[in-house]
Amino acid sequence: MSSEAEPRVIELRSGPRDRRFDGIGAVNGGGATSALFKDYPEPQRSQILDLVFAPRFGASVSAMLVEVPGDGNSTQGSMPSHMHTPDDLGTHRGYTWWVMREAKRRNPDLSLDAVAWSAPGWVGDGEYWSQDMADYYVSWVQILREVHGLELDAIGCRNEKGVSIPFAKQLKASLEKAGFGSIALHAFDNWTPDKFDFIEDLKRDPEAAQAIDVLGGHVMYGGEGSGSSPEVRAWAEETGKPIWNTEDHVYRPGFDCLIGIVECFNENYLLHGATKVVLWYDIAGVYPVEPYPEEPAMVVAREPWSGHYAVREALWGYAHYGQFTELGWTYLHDASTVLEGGGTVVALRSETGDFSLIAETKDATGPQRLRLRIGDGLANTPITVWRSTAEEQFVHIGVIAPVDGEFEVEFAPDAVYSLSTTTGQRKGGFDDVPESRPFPFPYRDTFDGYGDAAARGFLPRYTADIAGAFELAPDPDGQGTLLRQAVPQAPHSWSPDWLPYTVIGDEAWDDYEVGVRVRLEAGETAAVMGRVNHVGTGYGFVPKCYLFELNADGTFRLLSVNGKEDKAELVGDAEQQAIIAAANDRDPGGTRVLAAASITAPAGQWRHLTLRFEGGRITGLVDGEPVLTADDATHARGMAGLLAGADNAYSTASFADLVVKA
Ligand code: 147
Repeated sequence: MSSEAEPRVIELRSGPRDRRFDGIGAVNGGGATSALFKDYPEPQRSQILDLVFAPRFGASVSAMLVEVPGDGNSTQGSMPSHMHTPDDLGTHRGYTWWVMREAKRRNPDLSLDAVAWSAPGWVGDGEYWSQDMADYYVSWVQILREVHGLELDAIGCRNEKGVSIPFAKQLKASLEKAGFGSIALHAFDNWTPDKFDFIEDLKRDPEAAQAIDVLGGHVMYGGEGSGSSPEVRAWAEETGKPIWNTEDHVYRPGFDCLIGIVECFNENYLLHGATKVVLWYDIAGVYPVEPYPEEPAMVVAREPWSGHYAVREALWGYAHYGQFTELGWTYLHDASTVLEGGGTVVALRSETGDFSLIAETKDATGPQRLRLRIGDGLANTPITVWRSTAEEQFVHIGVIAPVDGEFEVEFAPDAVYSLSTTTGQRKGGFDDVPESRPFPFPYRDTFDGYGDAAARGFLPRYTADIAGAFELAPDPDGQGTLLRQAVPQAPHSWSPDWLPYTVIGDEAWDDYEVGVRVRLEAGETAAVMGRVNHVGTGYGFVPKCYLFELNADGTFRLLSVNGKEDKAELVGDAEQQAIIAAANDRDPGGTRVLAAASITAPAGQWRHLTLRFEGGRITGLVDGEPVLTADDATHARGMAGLLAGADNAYSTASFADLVVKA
């Protein structure tokens, strides 16, 4: 069926307003998003990396933005800093360097960008915008270069925490001095409607304008009237500074997410002049109890014990760009447009004259015909066509031969198209994905037997740190390894801070017991957690669970924690507000002490703590003896966990031999 009206004519040609394409891709981090992914067995782990990063295979992203780990919660959880203290330097901690290496190994052209959400508390003596923080970034890029062999292309100042022109200058100068002058600095990566107001400062301050290479913002966040204004775009054009969207997202199910991603990439360029867009976030390696466990990701990979993973339709939205463009191509301004009947089309060309058109027709009222005229300097060769619809995603539907430098296409409503003179695209995949299985039960981890702990980033299997860093460490008193919360003081947390804790297991667990050996130094507190059924909304991470807590002075308590999660300071979009409102509605409120007692002071000694659940009966045991009991029905089921600290003070408690059993 074809529409009656004359086709819209689009001239495919270069022009003075064309801009460099700096890539599309995704964010890794901004909440410990690969915590479970890192534990995947082979070959599944490699398969997932191929699906996201291998050229012309899956999403084939051209840009990656990672969180510089900073010990603090940055939405779902925290990732271990390379400098827990000022004289500490860990070159193999965590999994961010590993995921960057794997990504870059698959695509050497991938552009690498990084920014911190959180930072250790010692930085700047409590002031994030500091020379300490500039040095912290420099040491991180040094390790990246010297130990991991990777060069960073771009860096930011801090994710969504305001503006500091002095800091931007400090960071740029520090990078230059250390031999990293080629790293582009973007600022200030804010979401609020005033996100680009700082250019007024740059106009007055040439040194600041010199320091900031790229206008980075979470361009489309912040609702009506947000985005980049015509004035911002004009100034960017005048100064030759690109506009990058350093974070966007599409929280939708199925094909809606796929088409929403293409619409998002297209509109970022068409409406806001953004020439690089990264979406939060790439691979969902987080427990379902964590916030945003699934919907924005390309691949859901949260079952390292089974190897099961799921590719979301979203991945093929990226592929419509990723397999049809390369970093350094050029947006063709005059050939990119909003479609009158609904949807958008963006055209890009390579240096050698290949071109691609990426179109989406979300909510279009009917089919739309376009006639494309191929301008001078562009390839006049057959054009391959790939399409996604709700029914089938990323399908090669044919080849069009241009006649006299022209060709016509008809776009159906609610579909995505990529048209290109390039070839070699494919719908990659693997058909031997293991079946989904629940978390193993009973479960035991002695934290011994990890061999080269550095090879795993010093993290055990299956723990998801919500704040702080629960790391494998040699037992100072013996042979063997223990688990230690390695962050000594509250960090500059991105999320409002609480206490360091880590979670593990299955949120469907109801009657069970969780036991662990604990050692505390004077003044410290640790707790074993059970029936953890909530770890925050992303804007605060007080859990909902039971705690059996031991203080170094010998007091212990049984607590019910009921995290209330509002986010007054961040007025998000309607979707975000709904998530937060729902979390608060569920919350009967408050932390309650269910029982308390004391024993002889245990500082420096190992004690065994057990938290046992039998229906509404909760029992705490020390060294095998029941010492506290309570009847409470607040939390019926949930995961296990470990906590280190109390009253906003972090403890560096040690743990050994974690057992979860019936
Ligand atoms: C972003 C954060 O940068 C991410 O780490 C993650 O927390 C994500 C979850 O939606 O949120 O920050 C946002 C801030 C404001 C909006 C959206 C995301 N907003 O107003 O729409």
